[in-house]
Amino acid sequence: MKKSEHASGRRDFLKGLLTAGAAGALGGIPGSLLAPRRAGAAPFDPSEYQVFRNACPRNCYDTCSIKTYVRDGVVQFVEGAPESTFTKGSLCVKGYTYPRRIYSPDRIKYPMLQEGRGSGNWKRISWDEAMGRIADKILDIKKRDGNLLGLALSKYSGNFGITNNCVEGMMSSLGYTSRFVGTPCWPAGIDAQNYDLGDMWCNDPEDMARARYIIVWGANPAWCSMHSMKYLYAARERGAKIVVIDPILTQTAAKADEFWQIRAGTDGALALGMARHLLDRGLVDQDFVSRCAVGFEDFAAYLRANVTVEWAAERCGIPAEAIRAVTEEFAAARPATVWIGYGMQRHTNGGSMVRAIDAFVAMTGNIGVEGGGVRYGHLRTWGFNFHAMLQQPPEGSVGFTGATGPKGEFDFADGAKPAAYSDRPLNMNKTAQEILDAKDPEIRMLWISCKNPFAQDFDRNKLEKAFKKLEMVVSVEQFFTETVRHSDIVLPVTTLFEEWTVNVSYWHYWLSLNEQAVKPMHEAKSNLEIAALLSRAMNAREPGSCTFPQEVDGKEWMIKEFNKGIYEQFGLSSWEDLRRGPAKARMASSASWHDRKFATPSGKYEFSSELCARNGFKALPEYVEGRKATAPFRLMTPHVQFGLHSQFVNLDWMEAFYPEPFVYIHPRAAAARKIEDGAMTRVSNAVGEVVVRACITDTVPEDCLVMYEAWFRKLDFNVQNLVDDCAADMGAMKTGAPGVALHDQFVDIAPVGGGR
Ligand SMILES: Nc1nc2c(c(=O)[nH]1)N[C@H]1C(S)=C(S)[C@@H](COP(=O)(O)OP(=O)(O)OC[C@H]3O[C@@H](n4cnc5c(=O)[nH]c(N)nc54)[C@H](O)[C@@H]3O)O[C@H]1N2
Ligand SMILES: Nc1nc2c(c(=O)[nH]1)N[C@H]1C(S)=C(S)[C@@H](COP(=O)(O)OP(=O)(O)OC[C@H]3O[C@@H](n4cnc5c(=O)[nH]c(N)nc54)[C@H](O)[C@@H]3O)O[C@H]1N2
Ligand SMILES: [Mo]
Repeated sequence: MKKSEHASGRRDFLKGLLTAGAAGALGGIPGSLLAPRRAGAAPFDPSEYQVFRNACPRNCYDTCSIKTYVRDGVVQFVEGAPESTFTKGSLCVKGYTYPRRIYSPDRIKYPMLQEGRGSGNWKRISWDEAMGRIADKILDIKKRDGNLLGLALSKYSGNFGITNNCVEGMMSSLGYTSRFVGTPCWPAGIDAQNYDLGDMWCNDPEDMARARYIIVWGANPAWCSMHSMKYLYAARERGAKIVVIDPILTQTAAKADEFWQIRAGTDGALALGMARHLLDRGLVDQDFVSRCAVGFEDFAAYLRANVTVEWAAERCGIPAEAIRAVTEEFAAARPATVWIGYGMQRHTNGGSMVRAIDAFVAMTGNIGVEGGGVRYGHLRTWGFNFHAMLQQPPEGSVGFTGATGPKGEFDFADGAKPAAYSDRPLNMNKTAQEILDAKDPEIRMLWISCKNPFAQDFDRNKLEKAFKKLEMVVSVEQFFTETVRHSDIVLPVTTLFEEWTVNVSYWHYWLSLNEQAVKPMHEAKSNLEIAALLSRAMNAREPGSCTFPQEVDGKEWMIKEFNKGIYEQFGLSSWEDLRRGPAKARMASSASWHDRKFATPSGKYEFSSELCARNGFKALPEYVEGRKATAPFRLMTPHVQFGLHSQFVNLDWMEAFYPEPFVYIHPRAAAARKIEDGAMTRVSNAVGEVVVRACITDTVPEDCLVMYEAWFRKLDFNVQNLVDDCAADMGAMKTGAPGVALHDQFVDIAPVGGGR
């Protein structure tokens, strides 16, 4: 986009805010709401509002508890719930834009049909027509293939509200289908922690305030978990030192006492070097490694034979002296903790790097300690019924057996009884390739919900090809994303303020109710209502073809997710207690593994894991080299401050903060390529290319380019034109597919002329 266009976009936005035209744009909000407050106007009077409890359902550490203020049936403003000590009354800037999301003129308002996928030739259709067309297609697929494996679901983290698992339930209620499994997010680290500890289970983040030493290792909480920052600051006020290890001088790094600009993908070497130094200096917690762990002697022998601090320094680019000093400080401070970020494990050797860091911290005895620990994530508060998700396929459904033949005919030569059918798993991190490769039957139809594959999946050009193979694509969305552009039918879905659900976090230990605060705008329906509508259409055409209830009540379905375990864990007598505010899990200790009984096969911390070896890796957390460079620069595409993946940045309110993306490049690299600050550049590799303005900064390493992922409504910017689908090492054990090495990408850059 040219600069002038950008400026005029901004003008439109300001004009929209200031003129009566905005009332129309805001979808019929009473004009009085838009009137500026007059001087001398009555002070804020809470009794004028109805207050609702909501929760931010985005895939974010913070999963904020929200208080929503409604008047005249309209959300007036939102604030962070003060009852949660984690949210503590404040939202991030993204969260404060929620009222605009509900009333954005850009929302998808009705079911729509695109005549000619990608043509832009959209026409409004009724819900009946939309569901009729979809049901006809599903029945057609079943007739042709004898099963529904040609229907695939692409869903991930657009909305983590528990009842939104009804989308999976809807698919199950049709029969056995194809499912994209795994996660692009954190799987390598999950498996790594499972090998070492038996589960992924982190301390309460609030107890970080008690740490005496904190290493933030490959995470950027200043942007990605801003509510956690207060615990880092509190710890520092009590004398803790904070070290950040990241290839980029992030805003988190800028707040640290010490920053190590590590060579990406070499954290394993660094952690092993630190472990070796603990051995050399006699700083190992002997009690922990002998009583609470197995395999330590083997690991120590590996370190002595293969690792020195100098060896580590050479690989990771951190001076040996600094490695020694921080290792000694970390071992001397107690409690000391490492926050292992998700960005760090998105590498071909990501899981092995997490294991090496776990091992270093274990050697210092900081696991199972309040204020200590290797913090990665947890799912300890997710014990819902998953009633919405667990639906039964219709009687007689034919599915996947692991050896599917065409048309659902299976060859059981030995006359054995067929195994129970299942859904066909496809690797979410290779969405494009899986669609291209699927056979017997091919993927004919894709249902997309809470997922934006064109923005978030890898190798965009390949995805374009893959979508051409699909006979029908249905997107359930709020905005006209690039994925919607690649769809035939789009169904408008509610925002969190227009539906009932319940939310928990994979980081903190709070539980929040999400009440319906306002009626759905336009013709939007919740995922739950959409499932019921589809069931109606299916059963009208072929009775018994879909088991999903045809009438649903969102509130009732929310209530069905609660059980005794949840009530006990959170000290609730009823879900209605949550109307007074979010609740925190009652915990024996803020420390995970506080009894030092680990969930591994041995029941101990496993420096040496047989399970890991059986799964094709080393038993010990040995050094594994990263992906070989194939072009002059490494490209990293981490998470953006003003958006959450493909969400938020598209809102006009956000454009004011983040109007345009950049490729960030080091001054020396820019000089070598004759790139001036603000010049347009072409960044390219074998996957594709992106044309984007350069920002020269010494916050990035000389051999590295950075582009933050984000979706802009008016810009043709997509980092996935440069990111391939190369797998990370681990993740298949717990999530069904390995992670993705999205930070192991290599590119070149050249100016294209036309600077500022
Ligand atoms: N290059 C690169 N790629 C990455 C990453 C990276 O760092 N770099 N990060 C990866 C990571 S960590 C993750 S978690 C994934 C995230 O990938 P996704 O889960 O696909 O990401 P989102 O953009 O959060 O959400 C997807 C869509 O859900 C829609 N949505 C929101 N609410 C609802 C709802 O209530 N119902 C329905 N039906 N839809 C809704 C949003 O409008 C949005 O278009 O991306 C991965 N991809
Ligand atoms: N504002 C905002 N908040 C978010 C999100 C968002 O998109 N925007 N996304 C949410 C989601 S789904 C997730 S998964 C989390 C992600 O939370 P984080 O894990 O904190 O986020 P990332 O930006 O993916 O990666 C963090 C850092 O890892 C660094 N990194 C990459 N490779 C390496 C390496 O080899 N070694 C080291 N030491 N560091 C490395 C990157 O430079 C980056 O600064 O945040 C959540 N919160
Ligand atoms: Mo993520």
